[in-house]
Amino acid sequence: MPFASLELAILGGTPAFLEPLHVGRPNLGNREHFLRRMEDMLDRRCFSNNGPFVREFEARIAEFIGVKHCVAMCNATIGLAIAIRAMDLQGEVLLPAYTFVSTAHVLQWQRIKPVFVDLDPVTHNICPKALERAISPRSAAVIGVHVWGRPCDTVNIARIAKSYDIPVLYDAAHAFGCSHQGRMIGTFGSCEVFSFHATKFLNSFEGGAVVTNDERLAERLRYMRNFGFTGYDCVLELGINGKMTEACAAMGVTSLEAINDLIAANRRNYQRYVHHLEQMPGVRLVAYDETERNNFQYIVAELDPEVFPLTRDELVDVLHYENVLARKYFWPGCHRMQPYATEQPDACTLLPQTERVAARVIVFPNGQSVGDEDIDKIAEIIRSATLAALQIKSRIRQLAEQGC
Ligand code: T4K
Repeated sequence: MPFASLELAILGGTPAFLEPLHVGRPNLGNREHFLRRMEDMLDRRCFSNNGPFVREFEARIAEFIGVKHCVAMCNATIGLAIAIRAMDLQGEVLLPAYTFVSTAHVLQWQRIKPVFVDLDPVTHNICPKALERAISPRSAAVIGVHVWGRPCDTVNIARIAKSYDIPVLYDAAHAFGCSHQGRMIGTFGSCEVFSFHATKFLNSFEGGAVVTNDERLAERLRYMRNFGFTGYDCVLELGINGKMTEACAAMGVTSLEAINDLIAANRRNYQRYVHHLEQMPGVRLVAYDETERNNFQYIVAELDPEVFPLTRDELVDVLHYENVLARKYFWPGCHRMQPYATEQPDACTLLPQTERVAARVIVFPNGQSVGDEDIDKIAEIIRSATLAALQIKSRIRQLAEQGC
């Protein structure tokens, strides 16, 4: 049943949802399969250190992607950090500012300067032309990020990197199960790094993996994730603890078994959002290329401030009052977060498209726990909000004056 504008919670109505509806509510594979695996793990008393579930998870991922090596990690952040170290990167590395802050932190953490590159406003990925302008003899590598699981322009990135003879690696945290030009993501660059965090469509509670066809790199990744140990008493070089636990791997295997169902649920939801939002003036939904494989995890819209009657932040406020916890990923961009904002104060003037997109993007709830009715209600809230825009603006001003 359509809401009248006056029923919006921000204007004093009752919230449309009793419980919060999250963007990153975890998906679950078959519960019984997972619990059986937990029983096995307890019986075996093998909880970590490259146990059978980790090996199975790695083998299944490598087969699924069509890549020679998969090295499971405790999370994607550590996976990226180890990959960067295993590739001997130093000096400066080029990356987009429009990413989760972890992509920049793993560089800074190792005293490598992140050099932020502007994005392509259509794809939200690193812009090859901007990359060409930013690359220099000091650049040691390029990190592309497949934002929302949509592929970077791998051809042009490879061409530009080759002109300086530097490697490319990809932060593929969003892109498990996606393809590009008929090839699975995970097969591009020197290596690619997936995240299996709880909020990702395929989760292992916490987890990540570095995938590569480079045998020497894979070998180094393996011992670096295990403190540098190559044998019982032999540490070959500086390593760290990046190991995935058996419980996480068991969850990962269970999720992987359910991958088709998880993608189908996301796809259904995506299509329902498209149905509701594509005709709405000022709303541009980020589209997925249906000729490729997608995981449809992120339902992302850009709000055009010239046309849509509310700002992105105002719409987020409206939705939060209704218990729809929409997100502003990746506001405000890494370059405006610390320590980068202090160390690179000019970055905002160099990243106009990043600034523009980060101020317009809103991410809606998706996943197994979101159903048709939820999406219908969200669309109805947005429609009502556009009709009551003036009242909402004045209410938000009033709340701000009251310090809320
Ligand atoms: N590169 C990129 C491009 C990334 O996006 C990420 C992570 C990484 C690298 C690093 O990957 P990991 O090292 O994490 O493997 C979330 C996730 O924590 C993060 O993994 C993800 N990207 C990022 C885009 O989103 P937050 O701080 O927004 O998450 P949080 O805790 O607010 O969770 C979102 C919502 O999900 C919560 O409000 C409630 C719900 N939730 C969350 C968890 C963890 C649940 O219902 N249950 C749960 O167990 O960062």
